[in-house]
Amino acid sequence: MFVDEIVIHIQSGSGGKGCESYYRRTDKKFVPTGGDGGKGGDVIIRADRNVTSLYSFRFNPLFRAESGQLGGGNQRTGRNGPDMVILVPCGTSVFNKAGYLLIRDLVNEGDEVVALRGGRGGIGNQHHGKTATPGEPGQSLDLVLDLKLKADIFFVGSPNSGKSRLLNYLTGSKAKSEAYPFATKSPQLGIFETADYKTLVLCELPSLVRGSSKGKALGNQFLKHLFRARLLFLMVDSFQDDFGAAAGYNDLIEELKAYNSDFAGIPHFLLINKMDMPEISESLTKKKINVPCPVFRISAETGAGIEILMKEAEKRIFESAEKA
Ligand SMILES: Nc1nc2c(ncn2[C@@H]2O[C@H](COP(=O)(O)OP(=O)(O)O)[C@@H](O)[C@H]2O)c(=O)[nH]1
Ligand SMILES: [Mg+2]
Repeated sequence: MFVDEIVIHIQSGSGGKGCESYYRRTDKKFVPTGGDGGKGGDVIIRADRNVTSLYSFRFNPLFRAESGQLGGGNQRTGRNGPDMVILVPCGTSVFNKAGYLLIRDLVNEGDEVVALRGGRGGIGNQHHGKTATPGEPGQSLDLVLDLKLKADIFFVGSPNSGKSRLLNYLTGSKAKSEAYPFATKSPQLGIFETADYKTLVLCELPSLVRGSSKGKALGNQFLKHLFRARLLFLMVDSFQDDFGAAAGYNDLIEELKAYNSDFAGIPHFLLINKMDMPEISESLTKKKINVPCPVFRISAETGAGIEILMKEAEKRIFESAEKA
């Protein structure tokens, strides 16, 4: 199961209490010697590439940093409470649940944010003979962790267009490829290795249909993953009765725009799949498809056309990386 949004509750540590203690001098005067309390632990959220999902947070949504220790006599300062570090996948956005305010996007390995500071330690009475003070209490907060997947190429398209089959072909993944629509309910990732051993991360999104933006089929929330996409493979169902690849393409573009008007500007290729089937190859081999992007005719079954497709995809991705 894929979890890409989860609520967690965090608590920072309280500051330790300052100490009130006295040393009785030989002249019978009392000298205050109480040490300060330690600081409470912070709650830090950090992106770590070894963490790949938010799934484990479902069972353990509470995170608490330790409190600082009490100050001691003889001016001993209490130990600080250790920070609580929560590791999340790269690509996680951290929101304050109240008002859904963005605290930070943790995009790359090692990005981090102090979500809550620990309380300051109390003051011991060693200073100016004042009375000791309690530590500052820790704070608590509900956060929403929202994971947007990081992939180089996203497969976006109609049900049964062969997205899963293509992912299987390219990565040896076991994504469900079945002859019923909406077999893929959650994003599926796979790694593709190029001829010179570079890797590309591929991601199949659930099927997009005309009306997804209005809640049809599986809706369109999964399109949020496209925020950092570098290339899209748009796939249309070659088997629609009134099949027009250009119409299918336009539907997909409209759905992308409905989610975010910038998404139509993500570089993309149109893929016509299932070219191994005579019905399809007869009607589509020569036909000119009028769309403003490169078109590739492939078969995810036999692999025909896929080598050229991936060469072009690679070029697009590594070229744009050099420019960036
Ligand atoms: N003949 C043929 N069948 C294919 C091809 N690609 C996918 N299929 C079949 O079409 C159906 C839907 O494929 P699937 O990959 O699940 O589509 P998705 O909904 O886009 O993920 C499955 O029965 C696949 O085996 C292809 O290139 N050739
Ligand atoms: Mg699928």
